[in-house]
Amino acid sequence: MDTSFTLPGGFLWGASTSAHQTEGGNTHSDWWAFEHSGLTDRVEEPSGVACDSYHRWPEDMDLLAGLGFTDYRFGIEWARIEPAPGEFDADAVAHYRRMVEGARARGLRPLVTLHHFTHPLWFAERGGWAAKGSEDLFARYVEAAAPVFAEGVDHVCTINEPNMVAVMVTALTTLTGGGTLPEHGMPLPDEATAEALARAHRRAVDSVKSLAPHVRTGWSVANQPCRAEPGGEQRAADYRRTREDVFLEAAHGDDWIGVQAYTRTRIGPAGPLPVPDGAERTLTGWEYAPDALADAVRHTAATVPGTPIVVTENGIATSDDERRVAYTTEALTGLARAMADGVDVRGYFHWSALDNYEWGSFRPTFGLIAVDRDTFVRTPKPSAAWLGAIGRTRSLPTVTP
Ligand code: IFM
Repeated sequence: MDTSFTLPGGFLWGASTSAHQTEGGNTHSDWWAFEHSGLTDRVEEPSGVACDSYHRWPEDMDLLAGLGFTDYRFGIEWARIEPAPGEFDADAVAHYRRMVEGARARGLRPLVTLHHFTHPLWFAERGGWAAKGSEDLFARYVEAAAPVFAEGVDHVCTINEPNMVAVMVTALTTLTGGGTLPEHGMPLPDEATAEALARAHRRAVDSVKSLAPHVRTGWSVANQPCRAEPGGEQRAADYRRTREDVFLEAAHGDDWIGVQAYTRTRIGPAGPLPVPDGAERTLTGWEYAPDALADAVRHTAATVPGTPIVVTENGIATSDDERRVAYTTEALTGLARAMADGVDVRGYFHWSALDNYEWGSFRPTFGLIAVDRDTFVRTPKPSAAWLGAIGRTRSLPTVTP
């Protein structure tokens, strides 16, 4: 039986993108350098012009607003704003300011991400987050970017998935040192990076608040829903504690916390297990697990009680748009149940607005809107119309299992 769940007033209803994955030509960033370094075989293709959203953002916003979304999460790019240490590009700041105004003009409330995986190359070359003074440099960038969020922006995400940023440091150090990564699951986050990111987050929150006191600040964690197989309970709790909980706890006192959930990791007595034979996998190879979202919001609410939650990412990489609708219906059903049980969720942003650059390849398509790789023509998929319409009805479709 299908029922529905009415969204509370003010609930954010949107789709998400990041700068590097959609803009194209992010030539001053460490990711651009990495994509062209030949360092690992994990980069199938470079980001190139990505979705050309640096130029086509008005079209992206027209589509999202026309589909019914009321909110849009997008990122601004540190490497564009500060391509060389201490040299700030006023045109880049003005560009992002125009995006904020363009969103507002179309009836979209912008949620602005200040950092989403990429760094200016100079910052990476001086040692990244673990190098002394990194948080001061981040705060200096945030202050330079203040015109972007000074007006018309109610929500700022300081850092996207700090836990993944710290995991990537471990992964890259391991690979470049000739080591191997665990066959299943993720390596441990680099500790010095994780601590520096927490300090940088606090500094950024203080900077944003001092410049624009009305802005509600938070950061978004990559949640790690786990399924403990018999005997794996302690390993699962340890896995989640080190890779998720410490980052959730660092959000204590924030205006909101971002939840980002896609899949689950099965954990046995000896650690993470492969996706079982026969289980459905998405284009990223992850297990199809729409219940990850409910698990993530409930776990976050229990770990940082009293902090409102915004789902800043949830979605599926698939070429079968009907599976996207099925996945999202089930994810939203779980979300509605968690909210009915009292979990304080203030918004939902689907990942992603567009088929975009999935950190090494355009193959895993997460988008509600297809992007032709040759012409950049955007074509909304049926899922986009379906999900966007919820912005008008303010009513979540929920299914009874
Ligand atoms: O594409 C990424 C995004 O940049 C961060 N969160 C997970 C998404 C899907 O892998």
